[in-house]
Amino acid sequence: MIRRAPRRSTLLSALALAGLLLASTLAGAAPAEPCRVLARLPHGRDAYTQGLLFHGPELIETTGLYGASTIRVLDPASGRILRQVALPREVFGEGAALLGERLYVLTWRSGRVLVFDANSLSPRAELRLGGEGWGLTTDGRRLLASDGSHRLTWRDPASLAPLGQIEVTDNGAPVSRLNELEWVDGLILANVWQTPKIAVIDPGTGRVLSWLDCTALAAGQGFGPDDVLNGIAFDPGARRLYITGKRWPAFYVIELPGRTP
Ligand SMILES: [Ca+2]
Repeated sequence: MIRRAPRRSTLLSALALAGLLLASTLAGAAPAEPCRVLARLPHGRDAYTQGLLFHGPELIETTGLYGASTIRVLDPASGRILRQVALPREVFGEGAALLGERLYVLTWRSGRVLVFDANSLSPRAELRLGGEGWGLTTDGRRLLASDGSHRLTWRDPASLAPLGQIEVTDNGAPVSRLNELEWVDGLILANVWQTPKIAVIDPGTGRVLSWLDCTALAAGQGFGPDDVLNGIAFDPGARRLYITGKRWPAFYVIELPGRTP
């Protein structure tokens, strides 16, 4: 009895501790809310979507795959392609961001960042970036890039020199495979590759404040397991989001997180 009592109390303590940890995990993980769809528009099934953003009244989409990567300018009312240019055949297009009239387009593994005039889509410059390029956005002053890890890197738009990093966590756990990015009213939206979920991130702390869960909407889209949600654009005029995915047949106009219908 003398020997067993401490064992039992140790076990009970361990169970109690596990319970507390579980409770704190459940209590501390950021809350999720479903995507609320306002409209559905056609989207080209040839578009292996990598980046999506607004440029004035138009949408810009970048697409990937070697030999097929493009920049497309779209009418957000109809989803129709207004203009399109091909990227060099040897690069795999990734996310994009607009700073002034310069459109920055990441490439996946070639270390090249291609800069275009946002109106004419004429090439303007090329910059180098170490590591992989995944998603890109801007706070209007700096670029913010993802590389598939849980870290986002602020970069100087003139040189791409790193200016700082954000470690993204949900309840203390790193959130990796951050991909397409969008800056919305001082917060970062980031989708997690191969999931239909978008994290809403505090750029000051890296904490995930909430999740936008597009599971219902993403079901049955695309042709296969690679055809995941991968485009997020903020329409600041109408204060709505446009989202789509690789080879999805549709764009979805959805409400900003935290807003009720
Ligand atoms: Ca975006």
